[in-house]
Amino acid sequence: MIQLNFSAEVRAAKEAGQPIVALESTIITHGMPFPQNVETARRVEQCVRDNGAVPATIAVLNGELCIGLSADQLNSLGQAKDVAKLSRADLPVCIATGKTGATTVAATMISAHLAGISVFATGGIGGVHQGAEQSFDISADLQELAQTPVTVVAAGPKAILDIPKTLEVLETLGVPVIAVGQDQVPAFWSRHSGIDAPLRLDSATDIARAAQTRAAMGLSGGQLIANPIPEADEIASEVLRPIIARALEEANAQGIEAKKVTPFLLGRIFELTEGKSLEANIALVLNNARLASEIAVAFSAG
Ligand code: PSU
Repeated sequence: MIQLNFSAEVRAAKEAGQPIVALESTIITHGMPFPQNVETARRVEQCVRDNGAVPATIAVLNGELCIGLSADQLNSLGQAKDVAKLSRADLPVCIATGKTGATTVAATMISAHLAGISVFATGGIGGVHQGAEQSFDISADLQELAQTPVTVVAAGPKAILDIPKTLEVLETLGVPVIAVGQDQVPAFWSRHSGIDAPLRLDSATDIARAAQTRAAMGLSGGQLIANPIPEADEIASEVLRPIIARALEEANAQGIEAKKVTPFLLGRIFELTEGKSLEANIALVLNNARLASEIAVAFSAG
């Protein structure tokens, strides 16, 4: 078995059988600018504690797979340059070569599962990119949801993606996409995508029970919990649509490809909305951390 480097807080929680919520690190290194990235990561960790669970932020630091980071580790990761963005393919290479990398949704799911953690909160999952019929750009997050048994709480696929195609792929892969408290799939910065969610559950208890039933049936894979951004924090999709279109055009014109696409688009949308997209991103992550904590608590109770 690979050696896991647990923080003192996470180790104690494991020994005491307390609920734990995994958190990713790509959102810190590639999803938000410094210093908001570190501040947000700290607030998200505190939000998990305030809701009765223990946060485990996951990253690879100098080849060690860390489950839970200290304040110093978080602070230096948030300012480090050229940190690798790790998915399923890169995670073992980064560990084997002693390098430092941030875990995406896919790599965080793998690491959380190795650490015995079954709930994970993030902002938005990767998915099928617009123009994927040409570029074939489909995030490895989707395959991971199909094979690794972790419940991922997100505010839906990011609105920069092709949401209908993302849902089609998830359906093909047998991943339950469960909207919370509404019938439509949320679209990250906006509450509505105009697309009905395949499934809806309104309580953390039901979400935990659905995951436990899946496991009891011997079905592989996780669940995608699509938790809409709070109303007060959303950016209307009509406002965002032209901004996303412009950012996508610029990405195409500049030949941005593969792993660089999502960070480029998030960065440009931040500039074009004069920071509003970041405020919404922070609010939705906090909202997801709260729900994930409730699910982790329900898991422990069941
Ligand atoms: N959620 C956010 N911001 C992010 C991400 C999630 O609010 O930056 C990251 C996650 O790590 C996710 C990645 O796995 O974006 C998707 O990248 P790609 O589209 O290259 O698969």
